[in-house]
Amino acid sequence: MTYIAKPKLHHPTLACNAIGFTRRDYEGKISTLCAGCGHDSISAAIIQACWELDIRPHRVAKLSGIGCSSKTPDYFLGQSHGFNTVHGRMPSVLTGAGLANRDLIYLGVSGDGDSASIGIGQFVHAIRRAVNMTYIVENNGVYGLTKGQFSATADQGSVSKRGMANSDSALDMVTMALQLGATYVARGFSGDKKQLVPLIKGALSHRGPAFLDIVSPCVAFNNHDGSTKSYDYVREHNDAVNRLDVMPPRTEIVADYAAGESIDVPQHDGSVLRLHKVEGGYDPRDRIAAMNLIQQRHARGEIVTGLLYVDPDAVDLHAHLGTVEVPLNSLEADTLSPGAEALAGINAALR
Ligand SMILES: Cc1ncc(C[n+]2csc(CCOP(=O)(O)OP(=O)(O)O)c2C)c(N)n1
Ligand code: SF4
Ligand SMILES: [Mg+2]
Repeated sequence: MTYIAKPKLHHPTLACNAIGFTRRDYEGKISTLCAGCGHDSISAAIIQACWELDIRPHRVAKLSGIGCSSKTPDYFLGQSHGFNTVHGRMPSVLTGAGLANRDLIYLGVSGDGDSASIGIGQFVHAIRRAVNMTYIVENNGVYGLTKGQFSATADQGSVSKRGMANSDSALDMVTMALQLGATYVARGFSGDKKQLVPLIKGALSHRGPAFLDIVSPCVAFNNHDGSTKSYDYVREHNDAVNRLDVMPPRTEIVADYAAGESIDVPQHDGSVLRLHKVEGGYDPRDRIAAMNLIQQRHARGEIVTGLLYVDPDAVDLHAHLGTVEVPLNSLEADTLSPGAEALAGINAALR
Protein backbone atom coordinates (compact mmCIF):
# COMPACT_ATOMS: atom_id res chain seq x y z
CA MET A 1 0.00 0.00 0.00
CA THR A 2 1.34 3.48 -0.83
CA TYR A 3 1.41 6.17 1.80
CA ILE A 4 3.04 9.49 2.53
CA ALA A 5 4.58 9.99 5.97
CA LYS A 6 3.97 13.36 7.60
CA PRO A 7 6.98 15.48 8.49
CA LYS A 8 7.62 15.25 12.23
CA LEU A 9 8.51 18.92 12.73
CA HIS A 10 5.86 21.21 14.16
CA HIS A 11 5.62 24.78 15.34
CA PRO A 12 7.03 25.11 18.88
CA THR A 13 4.06 27.12 20.13
CA LEU A 14 1.42 24.53 19.27
CA ALA A 15 -0.99 24.07 22.20
CA CYS A 16 -0.45 21.01 24.43
CA ASN A 17 -3.13 19.06 26.28
CA ALA A 18 -2.90 18.08 29.97
CA ILE A 19 -0.43 15.25 29.25
CA GLY A 20 1.84 17.43 27.10
CA PHE A 21 0.80 16.26 23.62
CA THR A 22 -0.03 18.50 20.66
CA ARG A 23 -2.70 17.60 18.13
CA ARG A 24 0.13 16.53 15.81
CA ASP A 25 0.91 13.67 18.21
CA TYR A 26 -2.51 12.20 17.40
CA GLU A 27 -2.13 12.41 13.62
CA GLY A 28 -1.12 9.61 11.26
CA LYS A 29 0.11 9.46 7.68
CA ILE A 30 -1.04 11.85 4.97
CA SER A 31 -4.41 10.76 3.61
CA THR A 32 -4.62 9.36 0.09
CA LEU A 33 -8.44 9.66 -0.05
CA CYS A 34 -10.17 11.92 -2.60
CA ALA A 35 -10.05 15.62 -1.69
CA GLY A 36 -13.34 16.48 0.04
CA CYS A 37 -14.14 12.90 1.15
CA GLY A 38 -16.19 12.98 4.36
CA HIS A 39 -14.00 10.27 5.88
CA ASP A 40 -11.07 12.72 6.22
CA SER A 41 -13.26 15.04 8.32
CA ILE A 42 -14.09 12.12 10.61
CA SER A 43 -10.37 11.35 11.03
CA ALA A 44 -9.85 15.01 12.00
CA ALA A 45 -12.68 14.77 14.53
CA ILE A 46 -11.18 11.58 16.06
CA ILE A 47 -7.80 13.35 16.40
CA GLN A 48 -9.46 16.34 18.07
CA ALA A 49 -11.53 14.14 20.43
CA CYS A 50 -8.51 12.08 21.58
CA TRP A 51 -6.43 15.24 22.07
CA GLU A 52 -9.17 16.90 24.11
CA LEU A 53 -9.67 13.77 26.24
CA ASP A 54 -5.89 13.62 27.02
CA ILE A 55 -5.79 10.00 25.87
CA ARG A 56 -2.32 8.44 25.73
CA PRO A 57 -2.09 7.22 22.11
CA HIS A 58 -0.51 3.87 23.10
CA ARG A 59 -3.68 3.09 25.08
CA VAL A 60 -5.82 3.03 21.93
CA ALA A 61 -6.32 0.03 19.65
CA LYS A 62 -7.83 1.03 16.29
CA LEU A 63 -9.29 -1.74 14.16
CA SER A 64 -10.93 -1.69 10.75
CA GLY A 65 -12.05 -3.85 7.81
CA ILE A 66 -11.71 -3.05 4.10
CA GLY A 67 -12.86 0.06 2.23
CA CYS A 68 -11.89 3.74 1.96
CA SER A 69 -13.34 4.20 5.46
CA SER A 70 -11.36 1.24 6.78
CA LYS A 71 -8.14 2.76 5.38
CA THR A 72 -8.55 5.85 7.55
CA PRO A 73 -6.96 4.49 10.78
CA ASP A 74 -3.68 4.92 8.90
CA TYR A 75 -4.37 8.68 8.88
CA PHE A 76 -4.86 9.22 12.62
CA LEU A 77 -3.33 8.02 15.90
CA GLY A 78 -0.03 6.97 14.34
CA GLN A 79 1.32 5.98 17.77
CA SER A 80 -1.58 3.65 18.61
CA HIS A 81 -2.05 -0.08 18.08
CA GLY A 82 -3.66 -0.91 14.73
CA PHE A 83 -5.21 -3.95 13.02
CA ASN A 84 -6.55 -3.82 9.48
CA THR A 85 -8.64 -7.01 9.26
CA VAL A 86 -10.26 -8.90 6.40
CA HIS A 87 -13.42 -7.31 4.87
CA GLY A 88 -16.26 -7.27 7.45
CA ARG A 89 -14.29 -9.08 10.15
CA MET A 90 -13.26 -6.14 12.33
CA PRO A 91 -15.87 -6.82 15.07
CA SER A 92 -14.71 -10.35 15.88
CA VAL A 93 -11.03 -9.38 15.94
CA LEU A 94 -11.93 -6.44 18.19
CA THR A 95 -13.97 -8.73 20.47
CA GLY A 96 -11.03 -11.09 20.90
CA ALA A 97 -8.54 -8.29 21.49
CA GLY A 98 -10.88 -6.66 24.00
CA LEU A 99 -11.26 -9.88 25.96
CA ALA A 100 -7.50 -10.47 26.02
CA ASN A 101 -6.57 -6.95 27.12
CA ARG A 102 -9.32 -4.94 28.78
CA ASP A 103 -6.95 -2.04 29.51
CA LEU A 104 -7.00 -0.59 25.99
CA ILE A 105 -9.55 1.76 24.43
CA TYR A 106 -11.05 -0.03 21.43
CA LEU A 107 -11.97 2.00 18.38
CA GLY A 108 -13.53 0.11 15.47
CA VAL A 109 -13.75 2.04 12.18
CA SER A 110 -15.79 0.60 9.35
CA GLY A 111 -17.91 1.48 6.32
CA ASP A 112 -21.52 0.85 5.41
CA GLY A 113 -20.35 -1.84 2.97
CA ASP A 114 -17.96 -3.38 5.46
CA SER A 115 -20.52 -3.45 8.29
CA ALA A 116 -23.97 -3.56 6.67
CA SER A 117 -23.20 -6.07 3.89
CA ILE A 118 -20.40 -8.62 4.26
CA GLY A 119 -19.89 -7.87 7.97
CA ILE A 120 -23.52 -7.61 9.07
CA GLY A 121 -23.37 -10.81 11.14
CA GLN A 122 -20.21 -9.67 12.84
CA PHE A 123 -21.67 -6.23 13.61
CA VAL A 124 -24.84 -7.75 15.05
CA HIS A 125 -23.06 -10.10 17.43
CA ALA A 126 -20.45 -7.62 18.67
CA ILE A 127 -23.21 -5.19 19.66
CA ARG A 128 -25.43 -7.94 21.09
CA ARG A 129 -22.56 -9.21 23.24
CA ALA A 130 -21.99 -5.71 24.67
CA VAL A 131 -18.33 -5.48 23.67
CA ASN A 132 -16.73 -2.41 25.25
CA MET A 133 -15.87 -0.35 22.17
CA THR A 134 -16.53 2.69 20.06
CA TYR A 135 -17.84 1.39 16.75
CA ILE A 136 -17.90 3.99 13.96
CA VAL A 137 -19.56 3.43 10.59
CA GLU A 138 -18.54 6.04 8.03
CA ASN A 139 -21.76 5.88 6.06
CA ASN A 140 -21.78 7.11 2.45
CA GLY A 141 -24.39 4.72 1.04
CA VAL A 142 -21.96 3.22 -1.47
CA TYR A 143 -18.93 0.96 -1.77
CA GLY A 144 -16.56 3.86 -2.41
CA LEU A 145 -13.40 1.79 -2.81
CA THR A 146 -14.90 -0.41 -5.54
CA LYS A 147 -16.33 2.49 -7.55
CA GLY A 148 -19.68 3.37 -6.03
CA GLN A 149 -22.12 0.44 -6.09
CA PHE A 150 -25.15 1.00 -3.77
CA SER A 151 -24.60 -0.35 -0.28
CA ALA A 152 -27.27 -1.76 2.04
CA THR A 153 -27.72 1.65 3.71
CA ALA A 154 -28.61 3.43 0.45
CA ASP A 155 -32.17 4.75 0.67
CA GLN A 156 -34.80 3.14 -1.53
CA GLY A 157 -35.44 5.43 -4.48
CA SER A 158 -32.15 7.30 -4.13
CA VAL A 159 -30.37 7.67 -7.44
CA SER A 160 -26.86 6.55 -8.41
CA LYS A 161 -24.35 8.78 -10.22
CA ARG A 162 -25.33 7.08 -13.48
CA GLY A 163 -29.02 7.80 -12.86
CA MET A 164 -30.23 4.38 -11.66
CA ALA A 165 -32.74 4.33 -8.78
CA ASN A 166 -32.10 1.97 -5.88
CA SER A 167 -34.97 -0.52 -5.61
CA ASP A 168 -33.87 -2.21 -2.37
CA SER A 169 -35.01 -1.23 1.13
CA ALA A 170 -32.38 0.52 3.23
CA LEU A 171 -31.00 -0.92 6.39
CA ASP A 172 -30.74 1.61 9.25
CA MET A 173 -27.77 0.69 11.43
CA VAL A 174 -28.79 3.10 14.20
CA THR A 175 -32.18 1.40 14.61
CA MET A 176 -30.45 -1.98 14.49
CA ALA A 177 -27.90 -0.97 17.12
CA LEU A 178 -30.72 0.20 19.40
CA GLN A 179 -32.63 -3.03 18.96
CA LEU A 180 -29.47 -5.10 19.56
CA GLY A 181 -28.69 -3.44 22.88
CA ALA A 182 -26.04 -0.79 22.16
CA THR A 183 -25.84 1.46 25.22
CA TYR A 184 -24.62 4.62 23.48
CA VAL A 185 -26.06 5.35 20.07
CA ALA A 186 -25.50 8.49 18.03
CA ARG A 187 -25.73 9.74 14.49
CA GLY A 188 -23.44 12.46 13.21
CA PHE A 189 -22.49 14.15 9.96
CA SER A 190 -18.90 14.48 8.77
CA GLY A 191 -19.67 18.07 7.75
CA ASP A 192 -20.56 19.11 11.31
CA LYS A 193 -17.36 18.88 13.35
CA LYS A 194 -18.82 20.90 16.20
CA GLN A 195 -21.42 18.21 16.79
CA LEU A 196 -19.17 15.30 15.88
CA VAL A 197 -16.22 15.83 18.24
CA PRO A 198 -18.34 15.68 21.44
CA LEU A 199 -20.24 12.64 20.09
CA ILE A 200 -16.91 10.81 19.62
CA LYS A 201 -15.64 11.95 23.03
CA GLY A 202 -18.82 10.69 24.68
CA ALA A 203 -18.48 7.33 22.93
CA LEU A 204 -14.82 6.95 23.96
CA SER A 205 -15.75 7.74 27.58
CA HIS A 206 -18.61 5.23 27.60
CA ARG A 207 -18.09 1.71 28.97
CA GLY A 208 -20.15 -0.65 26.82
CA PRO A 209 -21.04 -0.95 23.13
CA ALA A 210 -21.07 2.59 21.70
CA PHE A 211 -22.25 2.88 18.12
CA LEU A 212 -21.85 5.94 15.90
CA ASP A 213 -23.34 6.16 12.43
CA ILE A 214 -21.66 9.10 10.71
CA VAL A 215 -23.07 10.20 7.38
CA SER A 216 -19.94 10.84 5.33
CA PRO A 217 -20.44 11.87 1.69
CA CYS A 218 -18.42 10.14 -1.04
CA VAL A 219 -17.54 13.02 -3.37
CA ALA A 220 -16.46 10.66 -6.15
CA PHE A 221 -19.61 8.50 -6.42
CA ASN A 222 -22.48 9.74 -4.23
CA ASN A 223 -22.61 13.52 -3.96
CA HIS A 224 -25.08 14.38 -6.73
CA ASP A 225 -28.77 15.35 -6.96
CA GLY A 226 -30.93 12.34 -6.12
CA SER A 227 -28.49 11.02 -3.51
CA THR A 228 -29.62 11.12 0.14
CA LYS A 229 -26.01 10.96 1.39
CA SER A 230 -24.71 14.09 -0.39
CA TYR A 231 -23.43 17.19 1.45
CA ASP A 232 -26.37 19.28 0.20
CA TYR A 233 -29.03 16.70 1.08
CA VAL A 234 -27.73 16.11 4.60
CA ARG A 235 -27.33 19.83 5.31
CA GLU A 236 -30.92 20.45 4.16
CA HIS A 237 -32.46 17.52 6.07
CA ASN A 238 -30.31 17.39 9.22
CA ASP A 239 -32.48 17.47 12.33
CA ALA A 240 -30.29 17.66 15.47
CA VAL A 241 -32.09 16.60 18.67
CA ASN A 242 -29.47 17.77 21.18
CA ARG A 243 -26.05 19.27 21.69
CA LEU A 244 -23.54 17.37 23.79
CA ASP A 245 -20.77 18.49 26.15
CA VAL A 246 -18.42 15.92 27.65
CA MET A 247 -16.94 16.88 31.00
CA PRO A 248 -13.96 14.75 31.98
CA PRO A 249 -13.52 13.37 35.53
CA ARG A 250 -12.58 15.94 38.16
CA THR A 251 -14.24 18.81 36.23
CA GLU A 252 -16.40 20.95 38.46
CA ILE A 253 -19.97 20.52 37.23
CA VAL A 254 -21.58 23.93 37.39
CA ALA A 255 -25.20 24.47 36.42
CA ASP A 256 -24.98 26.93 33.54
CA TYR A 257 -28.34 26.07 32.08
CA ALA A 258 -32.01 26.50 32.84
CA ALA A 259 -33.65 23.53 34.62
CA GLY A 260 -35.35 21.23 32.16
CA GLU A 261 -33.15 22.22 29.24
CA SER A 262 -30.28 19.81 29.93
CA ILE A 263 -29.69 16.28 31.17
CA ASP A 264 -26.50 15.14 32.93
CA VAL A 265 -25.58 11.47 32.43
CA PRO A 266 -22.62 10.29 34.58
CA GLN A 267 -20.29 7.68 33.04
CA HIS A 268 -18.27 4.89 34.70
CA ASP A 269 -14.96 6.73 34.27
CA GLY A 270 -16.28 9.71 36.25
CA SER A 271 -16.95 11.91 33.22
CA VAL A 272 -20.37 13.45 32.72
CA LEU A 273 -22.31 13.75 29.47
CA ARG A 274 -24.30 16.94 29.47
CA LEU A 275 -27.03 17.01 26.87
CA HIS A 276 -28.55 20.32 25.94
CA LYS A 277 -31.95 19.70 24.48
CA VAL A 278 -32.74 21.23 21.14
CA GLU A 279 -35.88 19.25 20.59
CA GLY A 280 -38.43 19.97 23.34
CA GLY A 281 -38.83 16.98 25.66
CA TYR A 282 -36.54 14.49 23.90
CA ASP A 283 -34.95 12.23 26.51
CA PRO A 284 -32.09 10.07 25.13
CA ARG A 285 -32.44 7.61 28.04
CA ASP A 286 -35.61 6.16 26.45
CA ARG A 287 -34.70 3.48 23.90
CA ILE A 288 -38.22 3.01 22.50
CA ALA A 289 -38.72 6.76 22.10
CA ALA A 290 -35.43 6.93 20.21
CA MET A 291 -36.54 4.19 17.80
CA ASN A 292 -39.90 5.89 17.25
CA LEU A 293 -38.34 9.28 16.61
CA ILE A 294 -35.87 7.91 14.06
CA GLN A 295 -38.59 6.07 12.13
CA GLN A 296 -41.02 9.02 12.19
CA ARG A 297 -38.40 11.46 10.94
CA HIS A 298 -37.06 9.02 8.37
CA ALA A 299 -40.56 8.75 6.90
CA ARG A 300 -40.46 12.55 6.45
CA GLY A 301 -37.08 12.34 4.71
CA GLU A 302 -35.21 13.83 7.67
CA ILE A 303 -31.94 12.59 9.16
CA VAL A 304 -31.98 12.74 12.95
CA THR A 305 -28.56 13.49 14.42
CA GLY A 306 -27.15 13.86 17.94
CA LEU A 307 -26.92 11.50 20.90
CA LEU A 308 -30.01 9.40 20.35
CA TYR A 309 -29.70 6.95 23.21
CA VAL A 310 -27.53 6.44 26.26
CA ASP A 311 -27.93 3.95 29.08
CA PRO A 312 -26.50 5.44 32.29
CA ASP A 313 -26.28 1.94 33.87
CA ALA A 314 -24.56 0.22 30.95
CA VAL A 315 -22.56 -2.95 31.58
CA ASP A 316 -20.18 -4.60 29.15
CA LEU A 317 -19.11 -8.08 28.09
CA HIS A 318 -16.45 -8.29 30.81
CA ALA A 319 -19.13 -7.71 33.46
CA HIS A 320 -21.41 -10.31 31.84
CA LEU A 321 -18.63 -12.92 31.81
CA GLY A 322 -17.11 -11.99 35.18
CA THR A 323 -13.62 -11.81 33.72
CA VAL A 324 -10.60 -10.84 35.82
CA GLU A 325 -9.86 -7.15 36.27
CA VAL A 326 -6.44 -7.29 34.60
CA PRO A 327 -5.27 -8.06 31.03
CA LEU A 328 -4.88 -11.81 30.51
CA ASN A 329 -1.21 -11.50 29.50
CA SER A 330 -0.42 -10.04 32.93
CA LEU A 331 -1.68 -13.11 34.82
CA GLU A 332 1.06 -15.07 36.56
CA ALA A 333 1.43 -18.86 36.31
CA ASP A 334 0.09 -19.49 39.83
CA THR A 335 -3.15 -17.62 38.98
CA LEU A 336 -3.57 -19.45 35.69
CA SER A 337 -2.79 -22.82 37.27
CA PRO A 338 -4.06 -22.84 40.85
CA GLY A 339 -2.79 -26.39 41.52
CA ALA A 340 -4.11 -29.94 41.98
CA GLU A 341 -5.97 -29.21 45.21
CA ALA A 342 -8.04 -26.36 43.70
CA LEU A 343 -8.74 -28.51 40.62
CA ALA A 344 -9.92 -31.39 42.81
CA GLY A 345 -12.31 -28.96 44.52
CA ILE A 346 -13.76 -27.83 41.19
CA ASN A 347 -14.16 -31.43 40.01
CA ALA A 348 -15.86 -32.40 43.28
CA ALA A 349 -18.33 -29.53 42.87
CA LEU A 350 -19.29 -30.84 39.43
CA ARG A 351 -20.00 -34.44 40.51
C1 LIG B 1 -13.99 -10.67 0.70
C2 LIG B 1 -14.02 -9.41 -0.10
N1 LIG B 1 -15.11 -9.15 -0.88
C3 LIG B 1 -15.18 -8.02 -1.60
C4 LIG B 1 -14.14 -7.13 -1.55
C5 LIG B 1 -14.20 -5.87 -2.43
N2 LIG B 1 -14.48 -4.68 -1.63
C6 LIG B 1 -13.46 -3.91 -1.18
S1 LIG B 1 -14.00 -2.60 -0.29
C7 LIG B 1 -15.61 -3.05 -0.54
C8 LIG B 1 -16.75 -2.24 0.00
C9 LIG B 1 -16.35 -1.05 0.79
O1 LIG B 1 -17.46 -0.28 1.10
P1 LIG B 1 -17.56 0.51 2.46
O2 LIG B 1 -17.28 -0.38 3.59
O3 LIG B 1 -18.86 1.21 2.45
O4 LIG B 1 -16.33 1.52 2.38
P2 LIG B 1 -16.16 2.89 1.59
O5 LIG B 1 -15.13 2.59 0.55
O6 LIG B 1 -17.47 3.29 1.02
O7 LIG B 1 -15.69 3.84 2.64
C10 LIG B 1 -15.72 -4.22 -1.28
C11 LIG B 1 -16.99 -4.86 -1.66
C12 LIG B 1 -13.04 -7.42 -0.72
N3 LIG B 1 -12.01 -6.58 -0.62
N4 LIG B 1 -13.00 -8.55 0.00
S1 SF4 C 1 -14.03 7.01 -3.49
FE1 SF4 C 1 -15.49 8.08 -2.17
S2 SF4 C 1 -15.23 7.13 -0.14
FE2 SF4 C 1 -13.40 6.64 -1.36
S3 SF4 C 1 -11.92 8.25 -0.91
FE3 SF4 C 1 -13.03 8.89 -2.75
S4 SF4 C 1 -14.70 10.17 -1.96
FE4 SF4 C 1 -13.94 8.96 -0.22
MG1 LIG D 1 -19.33 3.14 1.99
